[in-house]
Amino acid sequence: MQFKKFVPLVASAALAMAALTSCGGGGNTAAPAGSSSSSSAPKPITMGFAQVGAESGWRTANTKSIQESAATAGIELKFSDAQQKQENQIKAIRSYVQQKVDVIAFSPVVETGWDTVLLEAKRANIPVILTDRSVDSKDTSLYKTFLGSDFILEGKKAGEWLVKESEGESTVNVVELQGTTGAAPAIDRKEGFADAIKAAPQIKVIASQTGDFTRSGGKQVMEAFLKSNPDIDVVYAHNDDMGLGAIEAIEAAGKKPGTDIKIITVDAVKDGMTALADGKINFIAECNPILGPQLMDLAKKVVAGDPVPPRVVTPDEAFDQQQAAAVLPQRKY
Ligand code: GYE
Repeated sequence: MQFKKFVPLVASAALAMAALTSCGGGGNTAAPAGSSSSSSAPKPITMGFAQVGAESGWRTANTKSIQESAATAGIELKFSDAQQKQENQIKAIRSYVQQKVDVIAFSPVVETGWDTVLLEAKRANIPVILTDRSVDSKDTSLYKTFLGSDFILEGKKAGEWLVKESEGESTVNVVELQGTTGAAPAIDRKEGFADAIKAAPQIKVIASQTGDFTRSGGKQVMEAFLKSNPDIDVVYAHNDDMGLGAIEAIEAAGKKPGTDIKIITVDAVKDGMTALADGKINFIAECNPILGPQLMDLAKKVVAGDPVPPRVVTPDEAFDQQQAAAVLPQRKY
């Protein structure tokens, strides 16, 4: 299948960065500011953070952002890595409740099953901030705010690009590499993409399976897809890492990624953007992992009892190959 030439999407790095840092200074006075000899010096805020794991380039950049921003904000960070297991995250949250931290922040590995532990935090009067991923809990009083991207929109951007690119084609066979089963970004990116491609009945998702947001998962699932489907035109991977795994599988099968099989991913981390600029990926919908500064601002406000909006959306861009080549030298992650 030959795609026609891509018309660039609107993208403004300056705008996005301005919005990212526009969360305000925070009304909290608990950060240590010099007067260390006085016994009445304000105690630093302690944050318990239950991270998903270290499954992807996105996650590594996100962890780094949180650790660096906590240090800058004078927030004492207790950090745990759940290795993509909900039970580990629940244990970590329980231990933060026991340790009486001032605020708990976490990125829920899956959407469901959080009410009990969140209720324990609420009863202990410890505010909770959801960051990156959300929960599907009906009781929104269990957390103060949710900071993160609009995953449905990311999936939509991916689908809309494909609709535009495949205009005039008779059939476009897509295989989908889904993120972790039950995770908000997997559910929403699937939904947004499906919604967008409804406009083009020639686009068909012929296989869809989870690769767990990892490079090895993406490679393995892609190998199986290639064996059972001789006519794959496009890979839609819910993150860069799975797309990069798919590239390895495609090359091993003697095909050219980006040309014989087009690749669309989400995230726009360094390795993904490099593959995009090199022509091995065709389009990336960005998901910004630099949530640390906004998270620390929100944490200070929540601990001080100041009001915070229930939802803070991180602005994201989207890149084709030319755009990736242009911005790559300035990308920090
Ligand atoms: O896209 C993926 C990571 O929750 C937005 O998790 C995050 C996703 C990200 O493993 O690479």
